[in-house]
Amino acid sequence: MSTAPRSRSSLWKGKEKAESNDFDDLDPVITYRTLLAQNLGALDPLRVIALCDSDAFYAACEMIRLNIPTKPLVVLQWQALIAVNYPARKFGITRMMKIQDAMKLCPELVVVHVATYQEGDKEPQYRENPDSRTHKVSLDLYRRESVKMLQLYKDGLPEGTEIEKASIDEAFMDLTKPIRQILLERYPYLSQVPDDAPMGLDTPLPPPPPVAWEHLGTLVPIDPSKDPSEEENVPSTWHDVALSIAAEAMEKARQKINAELGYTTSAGIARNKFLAKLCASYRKPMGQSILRNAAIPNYLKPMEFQKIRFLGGKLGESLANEFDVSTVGDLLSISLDDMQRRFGEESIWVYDILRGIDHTEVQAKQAVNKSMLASKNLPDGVFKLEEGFPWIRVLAAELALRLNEAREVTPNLWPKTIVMHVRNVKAQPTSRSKQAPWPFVKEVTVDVVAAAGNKLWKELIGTDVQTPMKVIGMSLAFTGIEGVETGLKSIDTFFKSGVKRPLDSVEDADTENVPEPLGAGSGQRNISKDPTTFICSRCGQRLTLPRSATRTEEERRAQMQKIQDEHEDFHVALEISKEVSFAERGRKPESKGKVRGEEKPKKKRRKESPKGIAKFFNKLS
Ligand code: TTP
Ligand code: CA
Ligand code: CA
Repeated sequence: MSTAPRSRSSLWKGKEKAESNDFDDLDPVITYRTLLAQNLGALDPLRVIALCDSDAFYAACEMIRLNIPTKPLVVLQWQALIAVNYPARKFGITRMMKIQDAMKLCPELVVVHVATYQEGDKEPQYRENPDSRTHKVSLDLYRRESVKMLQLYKDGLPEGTEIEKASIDEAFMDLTKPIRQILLERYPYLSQVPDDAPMGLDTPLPPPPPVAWEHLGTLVPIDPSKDPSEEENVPSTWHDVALSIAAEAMEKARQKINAELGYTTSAGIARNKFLAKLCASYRKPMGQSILRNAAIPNYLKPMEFQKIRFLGGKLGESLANEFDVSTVGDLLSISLDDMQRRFGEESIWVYDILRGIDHTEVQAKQAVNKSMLASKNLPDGVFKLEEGFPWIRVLAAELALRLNEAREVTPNLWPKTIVMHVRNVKAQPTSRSKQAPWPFVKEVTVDVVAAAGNKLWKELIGTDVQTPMKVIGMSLAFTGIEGVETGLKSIDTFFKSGVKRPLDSVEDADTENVPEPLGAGSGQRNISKDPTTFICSRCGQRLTLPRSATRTEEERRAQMQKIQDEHEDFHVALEISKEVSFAERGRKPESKGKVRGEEKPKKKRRKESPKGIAKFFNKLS
């Protein structure tokens, strides 16, 4: 398939000229035809997307739970700081720091360890010093708050806004449709082509009114060398008017979230997802940043491209080496042909992104997670079959609680399958999973889930005591969760009646389900010679630890190992969800109920995984 049609340059003008002016679509002519068109999709010149992210999210959840609105607070997961609120950041505390060092910087720091489960707990508990050998972390509180927040966006934003949950604390909004409506209501003269319009529907719209930006957020400057007050006088475009309408709506929605839930958020508003996400952190916390099209070039050009998240991995490195460049501006001199010659046809997405072009759609997903995964890393290892049972109970308790809680919001939710995954470093392959259809029991209790888990565990590990084992991680998941249609008397009747359930769509693992990091000694994997960098052999992502984060070589290695393990578990979670959804769709019927390793032809997998910006958006956290 030719990639040329995807290039904005080739749509708006000849491809040959593309390199002469890199940002040539910042002020496209908008005609009556464009304005009155219904479905221009990602090519709509009046497209407006917002990304809203919660400030210091887990820390904020804990501040509200504990009712301590202003104190410096950090959230711990074992030894790692996973969230630092803004009052604590004022003391210089960062996420990469050790808790002891953070306490030195701020002795009155409130330290909350995330809630944990231990065997026998029906609900997670807050404990001061939980032990990773006997406890498992619970992120339930944050998930619950996340659901509430998403609901408020839905209630608070104009009808017709598409909302996509991007991670536990952020969402994309496509406001293009409602904005059009509002534009036509506010400026009714736009809905009729004037009689004297020289080109009928293709006549450009009259000049827009000036936009009053005050109270709508922070404008990313068009020319950072000039006094910001001058910016306000720059003539506006109809796209600016659209941005300002979005900013009003977002301001209202964010205030609603703050008033009803107490969370503060930051938003980015721009013409596409990439730019909205990028500028959401322009002013944080409690900021709303607006990136007008005219401001795109000076915003992007000085940026170090390897700092742009999805250009940071292998690709970014190759680009830097190949062309000896470091900023977005530097890369603009590389022609599309050159880039495609060296990096393949697909690299058009890089070419586009560097020019602030991204046609990725905001995709409203189902409110219900289609899978729920509870996992536990076991740094000390489980060496006997029986040693696994208490952990299965802990995992089962979490799954049972989560499913029952989700049913309070959406009654009749039902999983199709239960899946167990184990990492046994003494076995080949080390990573294995097994699934079984979820039995049609009325009540999902810890006992029922644990019984199903125990069965899978026995099948995976084998009951032969001679088989060598050292299991360093296990997870239990419900997948294919769906709401059964209402109107049926009970779930049992539904299944007995043999009504066909709709097909599942393939989904990615929910990134918030990424298991907690392993402790030290969790097996040797490819830590690079540089103890502050790890390049994932599966996806090429580069994970770097700032030099300042830890003091000694040993500390750095331990920290790096943690980051690496966490990243690997992310792949495992992703794989489980992929394997299962393929199986559910009947693509791999042979895999149902069979023990399977995760060995797959690596090349092929890489090709199948989402590329470029799609990958980036799947990984937002
Ligand atoms: P982020 O949105 O990345 O960060 P944040 O909300 O804490 O702070 P900011 O104001 O800068 O947005 O992550 C959201 C939550 O996800 C965070 O509060 C804790 C959790 N998290 C982890 O558990 N581990 C991680 O490595 C990261 C980055 C986040
Ligand atoms: Ca956040
Ligand atoms: Ca976030």
